[in-house]
Amino acid sequence: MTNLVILTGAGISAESGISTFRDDGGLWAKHRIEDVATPEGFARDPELVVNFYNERRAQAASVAPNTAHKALANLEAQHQGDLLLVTQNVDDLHERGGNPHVLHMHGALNSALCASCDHRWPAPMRMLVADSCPNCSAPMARPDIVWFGEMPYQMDRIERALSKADIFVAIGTSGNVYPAAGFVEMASHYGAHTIELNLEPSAVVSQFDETRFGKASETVPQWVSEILNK
Ligand code: BV8
Repeated sequence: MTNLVILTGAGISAESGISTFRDDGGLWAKHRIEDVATPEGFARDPELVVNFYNERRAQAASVAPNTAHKALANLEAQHQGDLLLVTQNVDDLHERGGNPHVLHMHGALNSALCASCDHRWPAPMRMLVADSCPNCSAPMARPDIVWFGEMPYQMDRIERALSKADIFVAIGTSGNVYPAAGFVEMASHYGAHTIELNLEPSAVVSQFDETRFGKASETVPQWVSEILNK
Protein backbone atom coordinates (compact mmCIF):
# COMPACT_ATOMS: atom_id res chain seq x y z
CA MET A 1 0.00 0.00 0.00
CA THR A 2 1.47 3.35 -1.05
CA ASN A 3 0.83 6.29 1.28
CA LEU A 4 0.49 9.59 -0.60
CA VAL A 5 0.67 13.21 0.56
CA ILE A 6 -0.28 15.77 -2.07
CA LEU A 7 0.25 19.53 -1.59
CA THR A 8 -1.43 21.91 -4.01
CA GLY A 9 -1.01 25.62 -4.60
CA ALA A 10 -2.55 28.34 -6.74
CA GLY A 11 -1.16 26.79 -9.95
CA ILE A 12 -3.69 23.95 -9.87
CA SER A 13 -6.55 26.47 -10.02
CA ALA A 14 -4.90 28.73 -12.63
CA GLU A 15 -6.49 26.96 -15.63
CA SER A 16 -9.88 27.31 -14.00
CA GLY A 17 -9.35 31.06 -14.23
CA ILE A 18 -8.35 31.85 -10.63
CA SER A 19 -5.42 34.28 -10.38
CA THR A 20 -2.28 32.91 -8.78
CA PHE A 21 -0.28 35.07 -6.37
CA ARG A 22 3.10 35.50 -7.93
CA ASP A 23 2.63 35.03 -11.65
CA ASP A 24 2.50 38.15 -13.82
CA GLY A 25 -0.74 39.98 -13.11
CA GLY A 26 -1.26 37.81 -10.05
CA LEU A 27 -3.04 38.82 -6.87
CA TRP A 28 0.02 40.24 -5.21
CA ALA A 29 0.63 42.49 -8.23
CA LYS A 30 -2.62 44.27 -7.40
CA HIS A 31 -2.51 44.26 -3.61
CA ARG A 32 0.28 44.49 -1.04
CA ILE A 33 0.45 41.34 1.08
CA GLU A 34 0.81 43.54 4.15
CA ASP A 35 -2.48 45.28 3.38
CA VAL A 36 -4.75 42.34 2.63
CA ALA A 37 -3.22 39.12 4.02
CA THR A 38 -1.96 40.01 7.50
CA PRO A 39 -3.75 40.52 10.85
CA GLU A 40 -2.21 44.00 10.96
CA GLY A 41 -3.73 44.83 7.57
CA PHE A 42 -7.13 43.60 8.78
CA ALA A 43 -6.87 45.69 11.95
CA ARG A 44 -5.82 48.74 9.92
CA ASP A 45 -8.53 48.50 7.26
CA PRO A 46 -11.04 45.67 7.82
CA GLU A 47 -13.25 46.91 4.98
CA LEU A 48 -10.41 46.57 2.43
CA VAL A 49 -9.59 43.04 3.61
CA VAL A 50 -13.20 41.81 3.85
CA ASN A 51 -13.84 43.10 0.32
CA PHE A 52 -10.59 41.52 -0.99
CA TYR A 53 -11.94 38.14 0.15
CA ASN A 54 -15.47 38.91 -1.03
CA GLU A 55 -14.01 39.44 -4.54
CA ARG A 56 -12.09 36.15 -4.37
CA ARG A 57 -15.11 34.26 -3.02
CA ALA A 58 -17.20 35.54 -5.94
CA GLN A 59 -14.44 34.69 -8.45
CA ALA A 60 -14.09 31.16 -7.06
CA ALA A 61 -17.87 30.63 -7.25
CA SER A 62 -17.86 31.75 -10.91
CA VAL A 63 -15.28 29.22 -12.18
CA ALA A 64 -15.22 25.42 -12.45
CA PRO A 65 -12.75 22.72 -11.41
CA ASN A 66 -10.37 21.67 -14.19
CA THR A 67 -9.05 18.27 -15.28
CA ALA A 68 -6.29 18.42 -12.68
CA HIS A 69 -8.82 18.71 -9.84
CA LYS A 70 -10.88 15.89 -11.33
CA ALA A 71 -7.84 13.65 -11.72
CA LEU A 72 -7.07 14.04 -8.00
CA ALA A 73 -10.69 13.18 -7.18
CA ASN A 74 -10.36 10.04 -9.30
CA LEU A 75 -7.14 9.20 -7.48
CA GLU A 76 -8.76 9.57 -4.05
CA ALA A 77 -11.70 7.41 -5.15
CA GLN A 78 -9.51 4.57 -6.47
CA HIS A 79 -6.24 4.70 -4.52
CA GLN A 80 -5.56 1.88 -2.04
CA GLY A 81 -3.51 3.21 0.87
CA ASP A 82 -3.52 6.53 2.72
CA LEU A 83 -3.99 9.75 0.76
CA LEU A 84 -3.85 13.21 2.33
CA LEU A 85 -4.69 16.16 0.07
CA VAL A 86 -3.35 19.38 1.63
CA THR A 87 -4.05 22.60 -0.19
CA GLN A 88 -2.68 26.10 0.32
CA ASN A 89 -5.62 27.31 -1.76
CA VAL A 90 -8.64 28.89 -0.16
CA ASP A 91 -11.02 28.14 -3.06
CA ASP A 92 -13.31 25.06 -3.00
CA LEU A 93 -12.38 23.68 -6.42
CA HIS A 94 -10.96 20.45 -4.96
CA GLU A 95 -14.28 19.76 -3.21
CA ARG A 96 -16.30 20.69 -6.29
CA GLY A 97 -13.94 18.54 -8.39
CA GLY A 98 -14.90 15.54 -6.22
CA ASN A 99 -12.37 15.26 -3.39
CA PRO A 100 -14.39 14.73 -0.19
CA HIS A 101 -11.50 15.23 2.23
CA VAL A 102 -9.42 18.36 1.66
CA LEU A 103 -7.16 19.89 4.30
CA HIS A 104 -7.16 23.67 3.82
CA MET A 105 -3.98 24.61 5.68
CA HIS A 106 -4.44 28.31 4.84
CA GLY A 107 -8.17 28.40 5.52
CA ALA A 108 -11.12 28.64 3.15
CA LEU A 109 -13.13 31.41 1.48
CA ASN A 110 -16.40 29.61 2.27
CA SER A 111 -15.77 29.66 6.01
CA ALA A 112 -16.14 32.57 8.46
CA LEU A 113 -14.41 32.74 11.84
CA CYS A 114 -15.23 34.61 15.03
CA ALA A 115 -12.09 36.40 16.26
CA SER A 116 -13.60 36.35 19.74
CA CYS A 117 -14.86 32.79 20.38
CA ASP A 118 -13.25 30.85 17.46
CA HIS A 119 -16.69 29.69 16.21
CA ARG A 120 -16.79 28.88 12.47
CA TRP A 121 -19.77 29.05 10.16
CA PRO A 122 -20.39 29.03 6.39
CA ALA A 123 -19.37 32.44 5.04
CA PRO A 124 -22.02 34.43 3.15
CA MET A 125 -21.04 35.34 -0.40
CA ARG A 126 -20.40 38.90 0.81
CA MET A 127 -19.13 39.30 4.37
CA LEU A 128 -19.48 42.65 6.10
CA VAL A 129 -17.15 44.04 8.73
CA ALA A 130 -20.15 44.51 11.01
CA ASP A 131 -21.15 40.82 10.76
CA SER A 132 -21.61 39.39 14.21
CA CYS A 133 -20.87 35.86 15.36
CA PRO A 134 -23.93 33.55 15.39
CA ASN A 135 -22.49 31.87 18.47
CA CYS A 136 -21.38 34.68 20.81
CA SER A 137 -22.94 37.69 19.01
CA ALA A 138 -19.66 39.63 19.14
CA PRO A 139 -19.19 41.83 16.02
CA MET A 140 -15.87 40.03 15.44
CA ALA A 141 -16.44 38.06 12.23
CA ARG A 142 -13.38 37.66 9.96
CA PRO A 143 -12.55 35.60 6.89
CA ASP A 144 -11.42 32.11 8.03
CA ILE A 145 -8.07 32.60 6.29
CA VAL A 146 -4.56 32.00 7.69
CA TRP A 147 -2.74 35.30 7.15
CA PHE A 148 1.01 35.84 7.18
CA GLY A 149 2.28 35.56 10.72
CA GLU A 150 -0.57 33.21 11.69
CA MET A 151 -0.17 29.47 12.27
CA PRO A 152 -1.45 27.30 9.40
CA TYR A 153 -4.16 24.79 10.33
CA GLN A 154 -3.67 21.10 11.28
CA MET A 155 0.11 21.16 11.12
CA ASP A 156 0.39 18.14 13.46
CA ARG A 157 -1.82 16.07 11.16
CA ILE A 158 0.20 17.13 8.12
CA GLU A 159 3.52 16.31 9.77
CA ARG A 160 2.24 12.88 10.87
CA ALA A 161 1.18 12.12 7.29
CA LEU A 162 4.53 13.31 5.90
CA SER A 163 6.35 11.01 8.34
CA LYS A 164 4.49 8.02 6.85
CA ALA A 165 4.44 9.12 3.19
CA ASP A 166 5.92 6.91 0.48
CA ILE A 167 5.34 9.63 -2.14
CA PHE A 168 5.02 13.40 -1.65
CA VAL A 169 3.79 15.42 -4.63
CA ALA A 170 3.70 19.24 -4.80
CA ILE A 171 1.46 20.64 -7.55
CA GLY A 172 1.34 24.27 -8.75
CA THR A 173 3.12 25.95 -5.89
CA SER A 174 6.07 28.37 -6.11
CA GLY A 175 7.63 27.14 -2.87
CA ASN A 176 7.88 30.67 -1.48
CA VAL A 177 5.64 30.33 1.55
CA TYR A 178 6.56 28.46 4.70
CA PRO A 179 5.93 26.12 6.43
CA ALA A 180 4.32 24.56 3.27
CA ALA A 181 7.53 25.06 1.25
CA GLY A 182 9.36 23.00 3.88
CA PHE A 183 7.20 19.88 3.43
CA VAL A 184 9.42 18.45 0.69
CA GLU A 185 12.45 18.51 3.01
CA MET A 186 10.43 16.84 5.78
CA ALA A 187 9.07 14.17 3.41
CA SER A 188 12.56 13.46 2.07
CA HIS A 189 13.91 13.19 5.60
CA TYR A 190 11.38 10.43 6.28
CA GLY A 191 12.36 8.62 3.08
CA ALA A 192 9.50 9.59 0.75
CA HIS A 193 9.99 9.87 -3.01
CA THR A 194 9.26 13.52 -3.85
CA ILE A 195 7.81 14.88 -7.09
CA GLU A 196 7.18 18.47 -8.23
CA LEU A 197 4.52 19.06 -10.90
CA ASN A 198 4.76 22.72 -11.88
CA LEU A 199 4.69 25.12 -14.81
CA GLU A 200 8.19 26.31 -13.94
CA PRO A 201 10.80 25.46 -11.32
CA SER A 202 9.73 26.40 -7.78
CA ALA A 203 12.04 28.01 -5.23
CA VAL A 204 12.64 24.54 -3.74
CA VAL A 205 12.88 22.55 -7.00
CA SER A 206 16.37 21.28 -6.11
CA GLN A 207 14.93 19.42 -3.10
CA PHE A 208 12.68 17.18 -5.21
CA ASP A 209 13.72 13.74 -6.48
CA GLU A 210 11.69 14.28 -9.63
CA THR A 211 10.30 17.36 -11.42
CA ARG A 212 7.83 17.40 -14.28
CA PHE A 213 7.17 20.72 -16.00
CA GLY A 214 3.93 21.56 -17.73
CA LYS A 215 0.37 22.66 -17.10
CA ALA A 216 -1.40 20.91 -14.24
CA SER A 217 -4.22 19.91 -16.60
CA GLU A 218 -1.64 17.75 -18.42
CA THR A 219 0.90 16.67 -15.77
CA VAL A 220 -1.61 15.74 -13.05
CA PRO A 221 -3.83 13.35 -15.07
CA GLN A 222 -0.65 11.77 -16.49
CA TRP A 223 0.84 11.20 -13.03
CA VAL A 224 -2.48 9.92 -11.60
CA SER A 225 -2.84 7.35 -14.37
CA GLU A 226 0.71 6.11 -13.68
CA ILE A 227 -0.01 5.76 -9.97
CA LEU A 228 -3.32 3.97 -10.50
CA ASN A 229 -1.90 1.60 -13.11
CA LYS A 230 1.15 0.61 -11.06
C1 BV8 B 1 3.69 31.31 10.04
C2 BV8 B 1 -3.89 32.78 2.69
C3 BV8 B 1 4.35 31.47 12.27
C4 BV8 B 1 -4.09 34.16 2.24
C5 BV8 B 1 -1.51 32.46 2.58
C6 BV8 B 1 9.93 29.96 7.79
C7 BV8 B 1 9.11 29.15 8.58
C8 BV8 B 1 7.84 29.57 8.96
C9 BV8 B 1 7.36 30.81 8.53
C10 BV8 B 1 8.16 31.62 7.74
C11 BV8 B 1 9.43 31.20 7.38
N1 BV8 B 1 9.98 32.17 6.60
C12 BV8 B 1 9.09 33.18 6.47
C13 BV8 B 1 8.00 32.90 7.17
C14 BV8 B 1 6.81 33.76 7.29
C15 BV8 B 1 5.75 33.51 6.21
C16 BV8 B 1 6.35 33.25 4.88
O1 BV8 B 1 6.50 32.10 4.46
N2 BV8 B 1 6.67 34.32 4.15
C17 BV8 B 1 7.22 34.17 2.83
C18 BV8 B 1 6.54 35.16 1.88
C19 BV8 B 1 8.72 34.38 2.91
N3 BV8 B 1 4.91 32.40 6.60
C20 BV8 B 1 3.86 32.67 7.40
O2 BV8 B 1 3.61 33.76 7.84
C21 BV8 B 1 2.96 31.48 7.76
N4 BV8 B 1 2.72 31.50 9.17
O3 BV8 B 1 4.79 31.03 9.71
O4 BV8 B 1 3.30 31.47 11.33
C22 BV8 B 1 3.78 31.21 13.57
C23 BV8 B 1 4.47 30.37 14.43
C24 BV8 B 1 3.96 30.13 15.67
C25 BV8 B 1 2.75 30.73 16.06
C26 BV8 B 1 2.06 31.56 15.19
C27 BV8 B 1 2.58 31.81 13.93
C28 BV8 B 1 1.57 31.61 7.15
C29 BV8 B 1 1.62 31.52 5.67
C30 BV8 B 1 0.19 31.50 5.12
C31 BV8 B 1 -0.15 32.86 4.54
N5 BV8 B 1 -1.41 32.77 3.82
N6 BV8 B 1 -2.70 32.31 2.02
C32 BV8 B 1 -4.77 34.18 0.92
O5 BV8 B 1 -4.84 33.15 0.22
O6 BV8 B 1 -5.22 35.28 0.59
S1 BV8 B 1 -0.14 32.17 1.62
C33 BV8 B 1 -0.36 32.57 -0.02
O7 BV8 B 1 0.78 32.08 -0.72
C34 BV8 B 1 -1.43 31.85 -0.76
O8 BV8 B 1 -2.49 31.47 0.00
C35 BV8 B 1 -0.83 30.61 -1.31
O9 BV8 B 1 -1.40 29.54 -0.68
C36 BV8 B 1 0.55 30.72 -0.85
C37 BV8 B 1 1.58 30.10 -1.72
O10 BV8 B 1 1.40 30.57 -3.02
P1 BV8 B 1 1.31 29.48 -4.19
O11 BV8 B 1 0.12 28.64 -3.94
O12 BV8 B 1 2.62 28.78 -4.31
O13 BV8 B 1 1.02 30.40 -5.42
P2 BV8 B 1 2.06 31.25 -6.25
O14 BV8 B 1 1.30 32.25 -7.05
O15 BV8 B 1 3.17 31.70 -5.37
O16 BV8 B 1 2.70 30.18 -7.26
C38 BV8 B 1 1.87 29.59 -8.24
C39 BV8 B 1 2.69 28.46 -8.85
O17 BV8 B 1 1.87 27.80 -9.81
C40 BV8 B 1 3.92 28.97 -9.62
O18 BV8 B 1 5.03 28.14 -9.30
C41 BV8 B 1 3.53 28.79 -11.08
O19 BV8 B 1 4.64 28.43 -11.90
C42 BV8 B 1 2.57 27.62 -11.01
N7 BV8 B 1 1.57 27.59 -12.08
C43 BV8 B 1 0.94 28.64 -12.68
N8 BV8 B 1 0.07 28.17 -13.60
C44 BV8 B 1 0.15 26.81 -13.57
C45 BV8 B 1 1.09 26.45 -12.60
N9 BV8 B 1 1.42 25.16 -12.35
C46 BV8 B 1 0.77 24.22 -13.07
N10 BV8 B 1 -0.16 24.48 -14.01
C47 BV8 B 1 -0.49 25.77 -14.29
N11 BV8 B 1 -1.40 26.02 -15.24
